[in-house]
Amino acid sequence: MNYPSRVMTIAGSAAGGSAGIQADLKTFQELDVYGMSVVTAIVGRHPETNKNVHPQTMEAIEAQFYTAIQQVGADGLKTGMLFTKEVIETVAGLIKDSEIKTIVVDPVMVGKMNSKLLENDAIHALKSKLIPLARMITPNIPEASVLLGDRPLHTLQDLEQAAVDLHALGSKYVLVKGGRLTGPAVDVLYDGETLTTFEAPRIDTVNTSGAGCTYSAAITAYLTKGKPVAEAVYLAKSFVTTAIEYGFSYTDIVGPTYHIAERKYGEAYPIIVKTI
Ligand code: PXL
Repeated sequence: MNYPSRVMTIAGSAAGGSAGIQADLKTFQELDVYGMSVVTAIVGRHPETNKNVHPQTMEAIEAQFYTAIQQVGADGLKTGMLFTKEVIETVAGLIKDSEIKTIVVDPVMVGKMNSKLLENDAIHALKSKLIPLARMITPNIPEASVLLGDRPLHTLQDLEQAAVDLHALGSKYVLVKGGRLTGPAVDVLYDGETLTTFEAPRIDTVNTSGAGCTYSAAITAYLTKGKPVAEAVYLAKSFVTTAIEYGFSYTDIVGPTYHIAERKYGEAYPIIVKTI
């Protein structure tokens, strides 16, 4: 038997199961990679104290990382919610000393329900310590804007320029996700030479909690399995678009994407790829 590729997520635990570690592990399972997790913080709001983020210690973060590496080893890794400068520096140190080849950094800053998932003084560490270690970064529009010093981003041309400028931070590939523009959901990939766009139709739903986590987890899974970058992005966008198409909610709160959807129903829409 060929064992599956080993992929680790370093991210926050989202108690409702739609985002963070939970979305990542569901995605890894669907895409037949072996999933492991390092929990950086536990996200869940206490009804009396209203406290929403429960950070883990650096000791707990390192303990989880070393355990996963010793018990299993890792071929690929993605980061999600890191929350503090200290966590970013710790995680950057762990990655640097490891032999993990495929590193995807999803620069998570704010959740769908406006939970703050990154402290303000952490941005500099993210840019200078972690992003240079990445094979790919996957900012959405607000994240790309913050990484570019609060640059306004309103058009597809703005996103293309953002991808080119973010490349200078040292990640080999930059994927700026345009889901928050109006019209179709267009993402821009830049590899240092060529811009490529990936377009899916806009799906009329509010149930997209964890879509960004799911997308970057799928990219990490496909890259770690050895897919070329453009194909990995295509396949991951198809996976997340189908998961959004079949998203749902059990309550009146924004619901999850359906990670099983592509396996169960097949690809919902073809993705349109254009090289600029
Ligand atoms: O979807 C962004 C996100 C990432 N990570 C964690 C989250 C959320 C959104 O709520 O809770 C842990």
